[in-house]
Amino acid sequence: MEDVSIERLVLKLHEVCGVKFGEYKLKSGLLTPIYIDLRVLVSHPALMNQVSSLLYQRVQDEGLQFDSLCGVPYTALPLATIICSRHELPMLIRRKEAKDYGTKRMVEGSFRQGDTCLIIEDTVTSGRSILETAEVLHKEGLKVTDAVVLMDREQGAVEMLASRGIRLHPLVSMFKLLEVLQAAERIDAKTCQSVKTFILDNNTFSRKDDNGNGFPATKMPCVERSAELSYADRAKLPNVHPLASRLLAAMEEKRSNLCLSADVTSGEELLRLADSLGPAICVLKTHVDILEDYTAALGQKLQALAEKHNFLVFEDRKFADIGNTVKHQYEGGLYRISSWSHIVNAHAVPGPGVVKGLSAVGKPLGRGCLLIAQMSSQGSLATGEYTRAVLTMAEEQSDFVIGFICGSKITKRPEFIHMTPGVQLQAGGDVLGQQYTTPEEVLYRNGSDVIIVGRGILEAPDRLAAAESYRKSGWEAYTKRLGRSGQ
Ligand code: 5BU
Repeated sequence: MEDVSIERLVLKLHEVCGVKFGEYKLKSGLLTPIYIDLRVLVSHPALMNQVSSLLYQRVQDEGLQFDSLCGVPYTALPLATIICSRHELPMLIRRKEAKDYGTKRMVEGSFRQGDTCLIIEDTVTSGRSILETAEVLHKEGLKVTDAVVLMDREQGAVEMLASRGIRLHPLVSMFKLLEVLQAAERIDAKTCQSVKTFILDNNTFSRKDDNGNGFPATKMPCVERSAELSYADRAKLPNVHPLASRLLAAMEEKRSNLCLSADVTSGEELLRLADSLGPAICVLKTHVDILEDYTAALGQKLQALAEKHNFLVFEDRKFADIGNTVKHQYEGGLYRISSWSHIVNAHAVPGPGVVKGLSAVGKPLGRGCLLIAQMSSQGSLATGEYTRAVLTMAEEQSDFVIGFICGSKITKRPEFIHMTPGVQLQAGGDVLGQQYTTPEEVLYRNGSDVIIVGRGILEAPDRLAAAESYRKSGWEAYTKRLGRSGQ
């Protein structure tokens, strides 16, 4: 059988009208400029074989371990059949409806309780059909940890499934598909752009807000408001990190989801701010390396103020080196950050080693780390696939990672805390690329947990009054999200 690359596969899918451009009405009534219907594959046996080969290749490349394989009905059923037949793997069939006679089984085939079943799917949008199949398999006592899919529309499935413990492995992403078709002149730049805009605007994982301002926002259909837990409820979750629990409890108690970004250059001023604004904030964020008069005593004084006012200290150090180096940067040097900062943050660029290095120092001290999943600055490269990889990295080291710096909620897992910088009462930006979103937008619409405010407070004529108004609008947006009235 002919070997096929992803590029050739995309072109073939287009040739057989598995991917169409125009104006199509979705079930929801929404008009979409792209339509993907892979049911047509069954009429093209050579293509079926190629798709199956690529899917299996992916299974091998990822080193996935499983006892059986199950295709999501109906389109992926024949794909799973080809893979299982060719490689002599046991297959399971998920029924759509239970038989009304005989065994009433929802899953056909032989398996043992606790077996792992790998799911195969043709195309995903939200990931709901994979989840439904996984739930049926779970009920029968099977485990589902991974799903391999031919086409991902990049509209939130990876994150939604990750939040339910399922890793999704897509062969082709929507953006890759568009890139290949445009390069081959199958579609023009205008069509390509209109599809991208549609995807980014509709329940996607990385979407600019309506004004082009702020972070690439997350708007996931799976993040349901009704399932929203309060900060107090989340503080009590069995799997929540003790530091995250402490923060969530303080937020509830102080009615504050405000983090002050205390970007001042004098240590004295920093301490004064911490003391005067302390009652209004849940976190005090520092950039210790901009202080002109840093002394070793400062950290201990900040700690004392944190105790006094029940807030946490967060040194916004943005570690981004190999594990061994960040270990030294965190523990030693002039600032000895780990000795006084409850929270630090890190870029995920170096890979999981950066978290391992920080964790080696911080975990024994009960510290926690936020991973930078998105940034508020214009043109940030931390979007899409990158953000998703950050989420996976956090999940793998959740004994130290307590959450994210991001524009909006990127995971449904309530034990993770989402903190958002680039916040002012008026949307806009500065001349160096900072982009501002309002507290209402960040906390109510984007589902984040904490607003990080610097100049919005620091440059106000009355810092205390400004902090209080951010606290109040942040709290109101949060209570509105929960469906209760704020104060
Ligand atoms: P501002 O004055 O509210 O714009 O300050 C924002 C602070 O948050 C500032 O200390 C930045 O270093 C920090 N920040 C940010 O603005 N955007 C990001 O994506 C990250 C941090 Br990460």
